[in-house]
This record gives sequence, structure tokens and C-alpha cells, in this order.
Amino acid sequence: MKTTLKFSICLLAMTTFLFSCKEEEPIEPKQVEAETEVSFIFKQKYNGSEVLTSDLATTQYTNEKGNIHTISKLQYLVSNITLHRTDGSEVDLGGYNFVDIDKPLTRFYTPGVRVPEGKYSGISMTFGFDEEDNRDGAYTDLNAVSWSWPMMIGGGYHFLKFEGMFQDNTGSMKGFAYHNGTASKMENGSRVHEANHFRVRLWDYNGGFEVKSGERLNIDIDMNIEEWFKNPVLWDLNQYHMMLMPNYTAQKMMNKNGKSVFALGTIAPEL
Ligand SMILES: [Cu+2]
Repeated sequence: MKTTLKFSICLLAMTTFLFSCKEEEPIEPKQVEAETEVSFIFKQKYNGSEVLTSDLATTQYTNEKGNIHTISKLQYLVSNITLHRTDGSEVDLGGYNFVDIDKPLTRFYTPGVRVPEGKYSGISMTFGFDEEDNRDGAYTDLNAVSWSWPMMIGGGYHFLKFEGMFQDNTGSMKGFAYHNGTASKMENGSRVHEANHFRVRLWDYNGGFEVKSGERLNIDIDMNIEEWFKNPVLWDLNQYHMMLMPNYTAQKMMNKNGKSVFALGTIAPEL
């Protein structure tokens, strides 16, 4: 009897303690940050003028080296867009977007991640896929558009397909296929592969931009196609036009030139 009473008092004290503990717990309101959608519009330009589906295989362009060429295909992939806040923090949007100049709707991309309100100074993105994401056959939509990069030269996916015709040194028209992906080379009798993606950093030199809830912000990202042929490597299509995928030197040259290909365009809320 005595033991039972003692136990009951003990239990009562414990219960009271537990309850009082719970009552004293401060009730913190859940912080819900105002957030909204941000959309990206990929625009392709050549020396300042926009390249549209109607230009394919018809309009002639001249690169820095003086090669006259057309564009018959332009497809590329960007992934892991990050928005940089003025306080130094980052909002990683993940995902990827495949742009095909022949399918105008692919120019528009709205990531599934909502973006917190605030001031931002710029964006960054990966051209192609990094090692973690560049997995063979992992993306059904990309498999459906012949986007795989051959296993023999590293596997994964293409980052870029840029094709057309050019006038060669003898004056005759020849095809070119400027394809970018994993770099690979022969070393001691076997092929070794090297990741060849790069990070593009685009700062807004107009003082940054603001994300406000209740309005969708559109960010234009321009691809200046002529830059694939210069800065820092002056590209001559006579020398490099075909069989570039297994060509290590060509792949590294593309990687170097690619870093100046993109620029931030207009940033404005959707009306
Ligand atoms: Cu290819």
C-alpha cells in the first residue's frame, strides 16, 4: 500500500512536470517566407541579332576567323541554375533545361522551385551536366532526342550540338558538327575521360534585381553563338569541323570558349 502510494505520488509529480514543461515551451510561429516563380528565357544571338527557327539552314553568318557558315541545328543543355542573393546566400533551383532552336517553346524554362523574395545580384548555372548528374540514360526526355554521349568516349549526355555548313578554303561547302560533352583521350593504350562541363557566372551589372511575391520575374539568358568561335581560342572550321567528339583538344577548346558565350539579358516582371 505504501509503495503504491509512493509510486502514485511519483507518477503525479512526473506527469505535472511533463505537462508544465510542455506548457512553458514557447510557441514559435512557423516562418513562411514570401516566395514566387522565376522564369528563364533562353535567347540565341549571333553578333547581336537573334537567331530564330526561320534562320536555320538559310541565314549566313561569319565567325571571327572569317569562316562563312549557316546553322542547321543548335541544341544545348544547362543545369543547376543558382540565384545569388545580395547577402551572399544562394537559392539552388536544381533541374535542367534542354534548348532546341528548332522547338521555340524549349526557350522557356520555369524551375519547380519557388524563389524567396529579396534582392539578388546574379545567377550561375552549369553548362551541360556535372559528374553527379551526367549519368548514362538517366533522363527519359533526353534519351528521346538522341542526346546521349557515346560510352566509348565517357558516356552521359551531350552538352551542345551546333551544326551547319561552311565554305572551306577551296570555296566548297562542307558540313560541320560542333558537339560538346565529356573530353576523352588515349593514354597508355586506353581511353581516359575527363569531365568537361563548366559553371557560367552572370552578374547583373545594373545593380541587381528584386524578386517580389505576387509577380513572376522573367530573366533572359542570351547565348552569343559567335563566342563559340573565339575568346580565347580563334576557331577555324577548316581545321576543326568534323569528328570533334573524340577529339580531346577540340573538347577543351570548346570548354574554354564556352565560358564567355552567355550573358544576362533583360530582367523584368511579367506584365
Ligand atoms: Cu555528338
